[in-house]
Amino acid sequence: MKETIDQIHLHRIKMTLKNPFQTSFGVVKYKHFYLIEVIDHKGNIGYGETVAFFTPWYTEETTKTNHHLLKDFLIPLLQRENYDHPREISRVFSKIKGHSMAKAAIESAIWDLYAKQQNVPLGKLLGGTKKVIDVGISLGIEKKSEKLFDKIEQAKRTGYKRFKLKIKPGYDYEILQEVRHYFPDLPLMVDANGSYSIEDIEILKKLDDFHLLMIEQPFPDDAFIDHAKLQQEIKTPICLDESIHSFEDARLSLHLGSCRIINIKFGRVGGLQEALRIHDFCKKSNVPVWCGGMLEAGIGRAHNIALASLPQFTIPGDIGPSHHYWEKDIIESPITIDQGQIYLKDLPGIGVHIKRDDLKKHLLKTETYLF
Ligand code: OSB
Ligand code: MG
Repeated sequence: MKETIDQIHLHRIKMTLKNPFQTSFGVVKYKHFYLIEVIDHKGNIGYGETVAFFTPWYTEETTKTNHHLLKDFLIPLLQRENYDHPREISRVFSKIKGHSMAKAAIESAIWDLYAKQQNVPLGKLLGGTKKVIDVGISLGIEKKSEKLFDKIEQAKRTGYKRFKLKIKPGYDYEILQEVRHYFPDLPLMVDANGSYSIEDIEILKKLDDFHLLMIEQPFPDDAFIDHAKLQQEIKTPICLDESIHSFEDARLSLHLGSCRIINIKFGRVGGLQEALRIHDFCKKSNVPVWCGGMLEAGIGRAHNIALASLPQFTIPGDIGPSHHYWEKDIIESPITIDQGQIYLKDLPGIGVHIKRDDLKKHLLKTETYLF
């Protein structure tokens, strides 16, 4: 299918978040990313979005390393190598170590292009079976607890199905006690983004008091053994996010008992194909998965929705509607939510197109590569 690619555009975009998003590492105010267009000879367009942040706080990749890899290695590889199906791209890219988010952005664009060429929705092509997906929300750290309670209240009214609070050492037990006081039955979970260590085991054990759905990534990404130790000591399931860079990491975690739930982000694992392998393995192992988010704009959201239509995504994902993070998304029909659910559309590929006028407002630069 290589022959069918005519050109690739990389659009450098900077979008301002409606509200700054605070995690244990700091505050995100802007999303800097590359929007990828892979265009075939007939004019079909496959879209992809890079998900790394401006600084390497979540994983080592950044917006700039994503660009470096795309321009200097991944696009040249695609120009040289042969493949018949998007599932083979991960093999082509395996010559290059790491840089999962750069790989995933272009691999997912080629999946979208292929689905459009075949005139099928991407979700169906990947093996998705759901028509409707449940949506959760991730709420950042707030200086004033009243603001957090307001946000929870508002999110409840919108109908979100699962509520995730960011925590960090010193912002955990007490805030959860207050939240549970006002919202005793809320389907609640927490995400530490790796900010604790095994020395904090006592405070983490106490979080069992709050009947949380799960604790996401309490320890740093390489702490497989400590996560397994913690899981033996607590009732609350551990969910791993940053630790899962690949299928092998998923296998290792389940083998060691480091977690009971996996957050799948196809950007973090190097593409949709690797995400499918993890999904299938978790399905076989009876381990629930859910689709994480990276504060994506519309294209990244649409890919996540397609992926989350697969059957083992049994827990609501961090895939909110466009208006949650963006004043104006850059796609023609923004993603909307109805009573905490997103309805899949029966349209080819990811089912959305970029809106050129809105793209221009956030566009810093475009580069074109001819095939
Ligand atoms: O850890 O899941 C995470 C946002 C940025 C980076 C990492 C994470 C998050 C979120 C929000 O929790 C996800 C979203 O709504 O897109
Ligand atoms: Mg997380």
